[in-house]
Order: sequence, then structure tokens, then C-alpha cells
Amino acid sequence: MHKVIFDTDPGVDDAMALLFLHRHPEIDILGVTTVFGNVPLDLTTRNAQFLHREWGISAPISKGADKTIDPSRTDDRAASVVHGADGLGNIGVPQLIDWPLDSRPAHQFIIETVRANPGEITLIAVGRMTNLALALRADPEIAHLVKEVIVMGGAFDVGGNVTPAAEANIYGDPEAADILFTAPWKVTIVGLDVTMKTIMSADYLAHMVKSGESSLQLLSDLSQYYIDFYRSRAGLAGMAVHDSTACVYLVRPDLFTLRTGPVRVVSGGIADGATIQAPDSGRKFIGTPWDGHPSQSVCTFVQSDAVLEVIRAALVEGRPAIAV
Ligand SMILES: [Ca+2]
Repeated sequence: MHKVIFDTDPGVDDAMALLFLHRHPEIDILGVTTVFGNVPLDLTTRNAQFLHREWGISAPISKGADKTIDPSRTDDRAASVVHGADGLGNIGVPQLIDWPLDSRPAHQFIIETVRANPGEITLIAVGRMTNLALALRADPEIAHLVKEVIVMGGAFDVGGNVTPAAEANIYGDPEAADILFTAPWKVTIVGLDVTMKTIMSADYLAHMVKSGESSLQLLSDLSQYYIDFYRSRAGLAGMAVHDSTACVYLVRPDLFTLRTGPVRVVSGGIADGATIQAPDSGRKFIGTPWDGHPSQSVCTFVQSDAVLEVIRAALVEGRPAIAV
């Protein structure tokens, strides 16, 4: 059983990823921590409460950071154009949801839960990495107590999606991402290199809804705005399932090709938030900001049809995918 803390900013593709984690029989969600991002923190937290209530998810929700780890950062490009003003495709989520929140802030929840389960927890971060960076700053030893960190974020051999250089989760808090990538734990980064190749068509989603249970109708309803965004702005006949792709890596790493090497994040300037890896197998440099940092894994290739089938099998049938 994979024990997971899911750090998220719901978010349409976050919602699908949450349902995937909940429905997959080999995954146990120990907690959900929220962070500002796609919409402000109060809304991402409210959305997590809403999704837990609608889908009967019992894992505790802990509210996290509402600003970048470097307080001098003020630029915040809202993603409501992608996810809708409410973060869930403007489906009319009630303003207040009567669902409990853990009393601890997210970074404290992460620290205490990791310490209670040494060596067993995978942190999956699909929003800005502020909560994880705060946890590392408050208790650096947790880096040795976490099994693995899986991140949705970054763009390595492809362009960004907020600027030509930067992907949204990194751009939203570059200093936090750099803290996370340079910490002495095992990080796997699932970025735009693979998530923009994992496109779920509107027809595929509709077919899942027809064959699945009622929880999928809500998923479909809240995804329509996002699908329209991808159709009109990116010319795609479907949506990139960024966050679900990162979650699939947890159970099916064999569907991804990895490249190892230290990863740093550009801070400031026109390439603010760009992610750059110094591949272990590449040219050797001396005296660079990558020196002495741990080698992390970046996904460079994905078997996207198989990833979609892993998502479908969990969402529709509540089981691992067979023969992919
Ligand atoms: Ca997200």
C-alpha cells in the first residue's frame, strides 16, 4: 500500500488526481494539504472540503500557505482563466462547506505525519511547493524520513505555460521549488515534458462517465470549463491531465523515462521560474550552482495511452490497469 500526503490547489486537474488517489486500491491517502495557486487559499481549501464531502473522502484536510516563501514576491498570475473563478470550472460550489479541517497548518501536518510514518510516506505535490519548503525549513530532518517526493511542475526540454520559460507551479513560488529540489531526498519531477503529451479527450471523459458511477458526473461537470480553455487557447481536443499523470507515476513508474541530475530553479529575471537540470550523463562543468546538489529524476518521456488507461481503470472500475 502506498501511503500518500497529497499537496494540492484544487483546481480541475487536481480534482481528477484526488479522485484517482481515492479510488486506486493500492493507495492510502493519509492527508490532503492545500496551498494557494489556481485560486486563492480559501478557495482551494473550500474546494478540497467540497470534493471530500461529495466523494466521501475521509482523509484529513490541512490548510497551508497563502503566500510565497519569499514574502517580497508579489506578482501572482491568477489561473482562474484555466480553472474558472471558483477553481472548479464555475459549477457553483457553495461558498462554505461544513467539513472539518485539521487544526495544524499544512507544513506542521506534513512534519508530524512523516515523523509518525518514517520511511513510508510519498509526498505528491501538484501545486506550488510552498508547504513542502516550509516543512523542510522547520524540520530539515524529514528529508531523510520521506520515502519519495513526486512533483507536478517544471518544463525541461519544452517551453513553459505561464511564460516561455516557466511552468505555473514553479513560477508561482520559484524559491520554494528550489528548496525542494536541492534537499537531500528522492524527488521525481513530472513536468510539462510529459504532462502536455498526456491529453484526455472530451470523448474519453464522456465515455468514462457513461460507464462509471455518479462521482464521475461531478468530475465531468467541473472539467468542461477546463476542456474549453484547452480547446480555445491551446487548440487541443481535450485536456492535459497534469496532476493525475504525476499520481500515476506513484503506481506505474515503468510508464515513464527518467533523466537524473541536480535541478535548480531560476529566480528573477526574464526566465524567472525556469527549471534547469544538469544531467549526470551530460557535459561536466566546474563551479556552477548545480555543484554538490543531489541528483533528482526528471521525466522526459511517457507512455501516455497507458497512463490514460491507468487513470480510467481506477476512476471507473476502482482497480489497477491490466496489461498496460
Ligand atoms: Ca494543481
